[in-house]
Amino acid sequence: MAEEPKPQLIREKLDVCELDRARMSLLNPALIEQKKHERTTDENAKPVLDLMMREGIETVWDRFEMQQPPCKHCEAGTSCSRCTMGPCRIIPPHRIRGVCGADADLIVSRNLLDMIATGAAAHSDHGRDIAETLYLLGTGKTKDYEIADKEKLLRICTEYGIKTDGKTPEQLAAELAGAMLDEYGMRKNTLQFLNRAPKGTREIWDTLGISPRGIDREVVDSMHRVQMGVGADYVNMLIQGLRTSLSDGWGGSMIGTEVSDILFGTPTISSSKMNLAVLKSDHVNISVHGHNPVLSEVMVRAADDPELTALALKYGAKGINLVGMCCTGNELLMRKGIPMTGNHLNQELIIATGALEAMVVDYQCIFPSLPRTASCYHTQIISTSSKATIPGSFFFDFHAENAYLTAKAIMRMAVENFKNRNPQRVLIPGEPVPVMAGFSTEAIKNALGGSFKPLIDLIVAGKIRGAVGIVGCNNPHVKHDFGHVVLAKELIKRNILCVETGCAAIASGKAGLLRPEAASHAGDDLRGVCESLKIPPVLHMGSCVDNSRILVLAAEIANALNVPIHKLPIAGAAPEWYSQKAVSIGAYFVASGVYTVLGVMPHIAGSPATVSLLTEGLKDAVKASFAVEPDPAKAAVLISDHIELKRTGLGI
Ligand code: BF8
Repeated sequence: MAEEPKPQLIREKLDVCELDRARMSLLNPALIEQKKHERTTDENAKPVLDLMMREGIETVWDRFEMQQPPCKHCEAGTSCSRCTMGPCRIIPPHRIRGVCGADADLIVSRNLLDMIATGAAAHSDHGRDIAETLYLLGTGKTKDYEIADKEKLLRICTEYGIKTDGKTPEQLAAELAGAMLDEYGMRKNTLQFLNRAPKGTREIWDTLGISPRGIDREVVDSMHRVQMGVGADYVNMLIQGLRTSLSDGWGGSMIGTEVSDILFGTPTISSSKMNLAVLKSDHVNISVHGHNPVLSEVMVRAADDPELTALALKYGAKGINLVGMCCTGNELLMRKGIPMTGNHLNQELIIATGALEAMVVDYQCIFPSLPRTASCYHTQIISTSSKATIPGSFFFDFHAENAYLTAKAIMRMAVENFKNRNPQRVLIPGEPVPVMAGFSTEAIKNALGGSFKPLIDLIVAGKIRGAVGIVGCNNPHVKHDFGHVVLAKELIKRNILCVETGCAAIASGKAGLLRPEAASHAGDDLRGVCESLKIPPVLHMGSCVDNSRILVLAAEIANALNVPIHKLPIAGAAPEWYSQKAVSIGAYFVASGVYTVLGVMPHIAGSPATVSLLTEGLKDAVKASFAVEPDPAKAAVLISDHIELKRTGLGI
C-alpha cells in the first residue's frame, strides 16, 4: 500500500518582527476602536481585528497604511519598468516619453493588457488543472475522483460534437477533456462555448476581430504585445485585452466551471452558514483557502475518514470542522453546503481566532504573509501547489494522482496540531449567519419550473426591473464589504435582482442578504417574487470562475428573446475589486455587452485616451462600456438608469 506523503518545510518558519509588534501595540485604545470601525463592516471581524491591533499582529490594513501615500506615477499607470532601458515615468510637460519612446497611452494600455492577460491566465490555468483531472480520471490514472454529474457530461460532450453512443462515462471524460485541452492551444482556432452566446453578440466579436482563437494563444499573444518594440498603439493593445478576456470568460473559466460540475456535481439550492463564527471551539478546525476544488473536494472526503475522526477524538476534540474561505470555500458551499468563514480580508483574521489548526491553501488570493500571522499562533499554513509554495509553510506536492493520500496526510497533520492550541487565546466572535446558496444556472432554471420564461415574464412585466452581477474582491482601499453590501441593498430596493460570485457573494452572506428573509430589504415587487419562490433577492452563483454562469444565464435569456446580450436590462459591478482576475472579468463582461461599474479606479488615469476608450469608445465597438464610481449608492443610480434605458430599448 502506498505511504502517505510527508510535508516539506518551505524555508524557515517566519516570525512576526518584534519591532513591528511593539510599535503597533502602542496604538491607544481610542485609535483601535476607531480603526476597527473604519476598516470593516463585518461585525464578527471587528472583535478579532481589535485583538490583533491590541496585540500588535500585523494585518493587510496596517501594511496598506504603511504604503501610503502611493507613488502617483504608478497610481496613474504611467510608470514602466518592463525593460532595463528604464525604469521610466511620464511626467509632463517634459518627460512625455519613456526611453523607448512609449507615451502615456502606450504605457498605460500596456500595463492594463498585462493585468488582463495575468488574470485570464490565472483563471484559465485553474480551468486546465480541472480539465486535466477529468482526463486523468477518464484514462484511469487517478482513482481519487468520480463523475458526479453524468447527465452534464453527456450534455457537454454533445455540445462539443462528441458521439456518446456506446461509450463509458470514463471514455467520454477522456474525450471531452482532450477536446477542451485542445482549446488551450490553437489547433481549432475557436472555442466551443463561444457558440453559447447569442448570434448578435458573436457577430460583434467577429466584426471587431476579438473572437478568441485559443486560450493560451490569446494570453501569449498579449504577452508578446507587451514586449518592448511590439505593441505601439494603445487601441490595438486594449482590443487584444478584450479578446484575451473573452478567452477567459467563455473559455478557461467556463471550462473550469463546467468540468467542476461534471466532477463534483452541479450545485443545487442548499443552506449553510457564514462568518468567522462557523469555527467550533471544541473541534479541530481546518480551513481550505484558494480556488481549485480539485484539492478542497478531496479534503471534504478526508474530513469524514473514520481513522482521522477517531484521531481527533483521541486528542480531545469532538470532531473535525472543515470550513471554507474565499473561492474554494464558495465551490464547497455551492456543492456541499460546507460553512464559509469569510472573504479576502478575513484571511488573516481567521488565524487570530486562535482556533484554527490548519489553513490549507492552493493558489490565488493567498497573502504571502499568512505564515507570519500564523507564527503568533499554533496554526499551520499548508501549501499544496508547486506554483504557490509559500516561505514559512509546510508543502505537500498535491496532484490528482495522489489526491486522497495527500489530503489524509494534511488532515492528520492538522488533527495532531489540535494539542498545541492554547484555549486561553481562542476568540470565536458572535454567531454564524444562515445563508442559501447553490444558485447554478441549472438550479435557477429548475426553481423556475424548468425554463427561464417565468423570469423573462417577470422582467417584461416590470416586477423585476433587471439583473446585476455583483462580483469581485475586497480591497483595503474600500471599507471591508461596504461597497458590496450597500450596492446590493440599493439595487434590490429598486426591484433589481442581484446575482453574485466570489468575495461579493460572501460579503452579502455575512450581511444576511443571502437569506429568503432579506426580501424585506427589497422593493415591493421583488419582495413579492422572492417570497413566492422562497428565495433571497441576492443569489449566490459561486466562485470567480463561476462568473461564467452569469454569462450563460445572460446568454440563455438573450437567446430566448432573440437579442444580443447588450440589449438586456442587465449590468455588472465590482465595487471592491483588487485582482488582475477581476480586470479580466470586467473586460469580458464589457466585451460581452454588459455595462460594468467599478468601485476602485484602475491605474489608467495617466492616459485620458485610455479612460475615454474604456468609458465611451467601447460603446461603438461592443455596445457596452466601463464606468468608475467609488460611492456604491451612486453606482446603484448609474446602474438603475442604465437598466431603465435598456428596458426602453426593448420596449418594455
Ligand atoms: O477569485 S473575488 S479576492 S478570492 S479574485 Fe480573490 Fe477577488 Fe475574492 Fe476568488 Ni475572485
